[in-house]
Amino acid sequence: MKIDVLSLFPNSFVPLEESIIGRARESNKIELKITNIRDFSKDKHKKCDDTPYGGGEGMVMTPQPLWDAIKSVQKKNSYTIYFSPKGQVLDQKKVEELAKKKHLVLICGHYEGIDQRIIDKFVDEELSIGDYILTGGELPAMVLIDSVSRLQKGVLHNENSSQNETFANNLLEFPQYTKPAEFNGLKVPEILLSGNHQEIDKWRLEQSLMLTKERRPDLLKKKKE
Ligand code: 4FN
Repeated sequence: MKIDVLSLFPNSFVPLEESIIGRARESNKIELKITNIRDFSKDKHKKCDDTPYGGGEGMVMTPQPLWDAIKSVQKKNSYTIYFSPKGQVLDQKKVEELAKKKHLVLICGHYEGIDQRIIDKFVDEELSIGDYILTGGELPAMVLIDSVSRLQKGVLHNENSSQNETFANNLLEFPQYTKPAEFNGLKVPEILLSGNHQEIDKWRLEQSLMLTKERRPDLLKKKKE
């Protein structure tokens, strides 16, 4: 999969050089390119924002640099996303759908957002990562990149990790423990040391169901697929 990101703050994406995503990029499982929208400004001071028509607070990202930046990356098979609180809230079902695309173009807004004409002309879908105020679309873009990248073939060691399966049944994960069996007087639940895998699986499913019912009953109501 190829992902083009358009942002005024390309250094925000340095964290994606780490760990699993960093390795996925090095081995070309994902091709991630960050483009600085400012490089496309034809203004003599490389200005990319202006005051809103109709008046009011703050600044709006101007159409010209965005138009040219999008034109420089968009192809016939591109799927273009603008991160915005007006978008559908991202969930694992949407992540799985987007993970199948050949080319994603991700547009990150700042200030009061981008000129609506750019959304109307170029954007296939607006997406949100949740209901809180942010300073820009960079963190939402990184959330999407992380979540779709781990689904690309060869990115995870264990393609059938529990993380892939439990969220597939909309359940939270059971509690995890590792060595030692006793640490500072705190013991690992006996059942996990029993070697009885049938009983362990039963205990884990019970724990998952209890946790989900208690903390995220909304997940149980959610349709699968
Ligand atoms: N945010 C709200 C209402 C009005 C404005 C905001 C807000 C960044 C460019 C958008 C925020 C949250 C999740 C993008 C929030 C997201 C953004 C996102 C985002 C700068 C304009 C802005 C009702 C949600 C509290 C700033 C609610 N997912 N405006 O945050 O881009 O993707």
